[in-house]
Amino acid sequence: EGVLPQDYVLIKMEVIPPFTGKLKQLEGRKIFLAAATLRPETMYGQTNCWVLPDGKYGAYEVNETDVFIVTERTALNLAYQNLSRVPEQPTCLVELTGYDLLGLALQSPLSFLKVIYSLPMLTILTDKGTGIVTSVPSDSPDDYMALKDLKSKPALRSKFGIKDEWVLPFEVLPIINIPEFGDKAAEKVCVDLGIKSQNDKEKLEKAKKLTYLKGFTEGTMLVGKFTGKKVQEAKPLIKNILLEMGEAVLYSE
Ligand code: A2H
Repeated sequence: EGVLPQDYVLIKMEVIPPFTGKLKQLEGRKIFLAAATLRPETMYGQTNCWVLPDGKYGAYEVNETDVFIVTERTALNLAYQNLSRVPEQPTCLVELTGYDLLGLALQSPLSFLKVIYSLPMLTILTDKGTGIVTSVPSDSPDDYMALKDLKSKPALRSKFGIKDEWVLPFEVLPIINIPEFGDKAAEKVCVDLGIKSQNDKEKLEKAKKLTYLKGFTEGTMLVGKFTGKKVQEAKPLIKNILLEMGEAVLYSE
């Protein structure tokens, strides 16, 4: 963990009923995969959700109706941030692994797609954020490469029991223009740097630095309520809309 606190927006990606498997016992509740992001203005471009297959997660009571799926570490932090039914104490309703979450159909705020699916990402850290990541392949090099890996490698899909229809129909959606990189900045930078896979750590670091900074300082929104506005201006406005609509919460660690 870093020295300075990191402030995230947790995006509430709702699991679309009917619940199956280990989630069946939670019938009647609202279950959310809570994804930690630093880029709430990119939520229009979500194409899927990422979980770590071998990661340990739990379904925790946030209040009388809502259940968040996060890591245990996050649940404890949430309990000290007024996001637990019992103050300062997480209540785990079901213990889960990433495997239990693969293929869940989700409805996520601001997404242009009505349904997106939960898929495996092998580089997720379990000591950062919630262990759940929402995927915006237009603007995140990690997301772009992980989706590309799944699309181009049938063996990778079958290894994790991922159905073609959870992956293949999902295309990169242009949502932000960066003068130097165009409308799909992450894709362009990954191609330019010759990044081979989601495991190409060093090059991905470079790609992230390039797109993250330029996206913030020079990006312009191509979609949504703030089309034409600079990312810098749109970011806090979109964040507030998500919070006011109850589709996201603040989380720091
Ligand atoms: B960001 P920082 Cl469009 N493991 O959200 C790996 N990555 C994680 C994570 C975890 N446990 N928890 C969060 N993240 C990702 C959007 C996005 C993000 C875009 C562009 C860049 C970007 C959509 N994915 O982050 O180390 C989440 O992905 C680039 C840094 O705390 C989160 O924001 O700075 C970001 O990493 C948090 O990373």
